[in-house]
This record gives sequence, structure tokens and C-alpha cells, in this order.
Amino acid sequence: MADPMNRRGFLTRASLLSSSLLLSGCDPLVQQSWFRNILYGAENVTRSVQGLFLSDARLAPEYSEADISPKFRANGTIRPDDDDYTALAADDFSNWKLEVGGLVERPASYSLADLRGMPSRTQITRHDCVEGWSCIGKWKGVPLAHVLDLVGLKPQARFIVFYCADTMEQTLDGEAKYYESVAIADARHPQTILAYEMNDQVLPIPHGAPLRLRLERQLGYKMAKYIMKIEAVESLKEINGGNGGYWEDNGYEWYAGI
Ligand SMILES: Nc1nc2c(c(=O)[nH]1)N[C@H]1C(S)=C(S)[C@@H](COP(=O)(O)O)O[C@H]1N2
Ligand SMILES: [Mo]
Repeated sequence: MADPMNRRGFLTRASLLSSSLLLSGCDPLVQQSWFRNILYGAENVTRSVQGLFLSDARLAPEYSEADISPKFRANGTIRPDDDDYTALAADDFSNWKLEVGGLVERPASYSLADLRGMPSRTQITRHDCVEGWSCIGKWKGVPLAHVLDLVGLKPQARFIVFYCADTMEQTLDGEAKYYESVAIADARHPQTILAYEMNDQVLPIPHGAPLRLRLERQLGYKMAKYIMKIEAVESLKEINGGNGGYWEDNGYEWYAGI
């Protein structure tokens, strides 16, 4: 699987991508200030410190149908080869359920039909990947805040953790699966949705079927695809490498604000 994205590899990828993406429906990001800051190291400390104390209540820009990228790039895992996932995909995820647990009053599990029956939000937003490309897509899903209200967060809950189906690497202790986490305030942001549709279609496997996170004020790697379980926790320290996400355990910032 992918190597940790160290700065040198990242720079190489960034320059490759900014040239190759000119040919696709997506745009290179080198002209964006947040991207230059990441490339050249400015403000990273400030960002992570801010992420611990503040949330970003601003709305991300939303776009029109005409702005939707003709081809939305799929990145990272594009089809988990885990047996459990393969079996669920074979039945169009009719046996999949989202487990919601941890520091909640009423642990629950929801089928896709359950989630589709809940209030929904549709948004056309720009996805920015740390590797230096962006695409605009349309997403429909249930606001995460709605699900959190259904299960009732306990007062100690500070973070929401997303556990994904895809194995990224085999480790001495077993396997490292993709996972991510956000602060409660970001989980409750109105544009934070658990998406089951993309561009008016059932969410395709390369983009995270059956359910993926959209967290529009942060970079692409925060937006967990192939979600199996979400958990409310007080601390991220005990989970996997302790940094709140697969890429964070490999050196990336936990708060990836744009
Ligand atoms: N489970 C899982 N989620 C993931 C990834 C992944 O490899 N596995 N890649 C992340 C990265 S780096 C990006 S840019 C986006 C890509 O989403 P897309 O495939 O819809 O473009 O998913 C993010 N979420
Ligand atoms: Mo990404």
C-alpha cells in the first residue's frame, strides 16, 4: 500500500499532479494559499494549535450544477479488498449497517434505508486533496449532527472517530485500517454529512460506498470513505497510533483546515 507521504514524496507528487491534472476535469492547487503554506511549511503549527481549541464555523463555498467537474478523481483506496467489504458489496450493501457507539446514551446501528429515511442535505462543494488537486462534486447525505442527536452524546465525548473497511498496511500487531476523527464542533457543522449519493447517483465504490464523510472545511484525507462504524470518544490517544487518523499516524496534521 501507499508509503507515508513524506515531504519529498509529497513535493514530487505535487509537481507531477499539477502538470498531469491540467489534462483532467480537476484543477491543480498550487495557486491556493493554504496549499503553498503546506508546501513551504508556514502556519502548520498555528493550524494544529487552532484545531485543538477552535472549530471553523464558516460555511465552505457551494457551487452550481454547471461547476461540477466532468470527471471526479478517485484517490487512496478505490476498492477495499477486505473479505467483509467484498461480501457486503456483492449484495449492494443491503446487509451493511452503520454502527454508532462509544460515549453515547443509545448505541444504534442504521441500514442504508434507515439513513436515507432521515433528513438530508445536498451540497456542491470543492474537494481539495493535500496532493495538490481539487474537484467539484455534488453530495447528498444525512447531517452527522442528526445522527449524533439520535444516539445522544454523553458529556465526556470530545471527538467522533470513523472506522473504515479498507486495510492500508499489515503491521506487527495485525493490520492498519483507514480511520479518521473530528472534534464534536466540526462533526456538528451544517456541511458535515454522511454521504450516500454523489452527483445524483448511488455513491460509487471508488468514492467510498456505501457511506463516506464530507467535511467541507478540511482537506480530502479527513473525509473517511467506506465507513463501517463511528464512535464518540474522550481521547484519541488509545486509538491505533494515537494521532486521530491513518495519515495523521504517518505524520499528517490532524486539523487539516482549508
Ligand atoms: N477509507 C478511506 N478513506 C479515504 C481515503 C482512503 O484511502 N481510504 N483517502 C482519502 C483521500 S487522501 C482523499 S483525497 C479522499 C478521496 O476521495 P475520492 O476518492 O472521492 O476522490 O478520500 C479520503 N478518504
Ligand atoms: Mo487526499
